[in-house]
This record gives sequence, structure tokens and C-alpha cells, in this order.
Amino acid sequence: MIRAVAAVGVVLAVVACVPDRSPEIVSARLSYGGGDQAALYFVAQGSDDRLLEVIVGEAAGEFHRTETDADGRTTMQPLTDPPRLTTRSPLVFEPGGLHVMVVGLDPATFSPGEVVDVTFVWERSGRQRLRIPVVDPSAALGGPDG
Ligand SMILES: [Cu+2]
Repeated sequence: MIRAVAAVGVVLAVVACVPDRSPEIVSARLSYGGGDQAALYFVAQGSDDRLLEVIVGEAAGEFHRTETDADGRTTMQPLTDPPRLTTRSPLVFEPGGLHVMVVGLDPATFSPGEVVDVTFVWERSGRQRLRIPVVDPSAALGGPDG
């Protein structure tokens, strides 16, 4: 098992090997607080493409948008179209906005501090495999320790 200290370096090393025209994935992390669900956050930039699918381990994720209504209730809505990025406009999945919802995870194989295989499937660039760190939900929010 690879600990959190090494995880950031792993992600950066993988990004450096991606061909020029593929989207560059930065600041990717899987927020996991136990159970069989997790949320993936990331920023993709530097390409014109659409994200068709994200697979975490063996599980296919769903693209969700977090929305807060007038009464302050927060809900998640599935996206109806594949999310798109352009060279001028990065694709940002962050807490409170877009996330990849992953369900059906085996809790025995996920815990904060480890890394997980994630496959991004792009319309133009094809499949892109990364090793992404698993973080506690509090760290995923991007606080001082995140
Ligand atoms: Cu969701």
C-alpha cells in the first residue's frame, strides 16, 4: 500500500506522461468517508474534449451536480450531457459543484491515504488511467490540510 505522502507525487508523475493533446488532470482526489460510496473531484485542462465516463476501481461513476434550493436544502442532480472542457475553459469538479459519484465500492479496498486506479474515458482522447489518492471528506473540501 502507498501512503498519502507519496500519493501526490504519483498523480503528478502520471500526468507528465500523458500525450500533449489529452486533457491534463490536476488536483484529483477521491473523497471517501466509509461505506460503499465516494465522490471524485478533479480539474481537467488543456484540451478540447468531452468526458464520457469515469471508472473507479471496478465501479462506473455518475456525473452529479450539487444544487442548493431556496430553503437551503442540498440535492444532487445527474448531468444530462457529458461534461466538456476546452483549452480556454477547464472542467472543474469540486465540492459544492460537480462530482463523480461512485457507488458499489468494496469498503475493504478503500481507505484514506491509499491510492486507487481511476480511468477517464474521453470522447476524443480515449482512455486515460491515473492513480488518484483517497482522502478523508474533510480533506477533500480543500482546507488547510487539503
Ligand atoms: Cu452525487
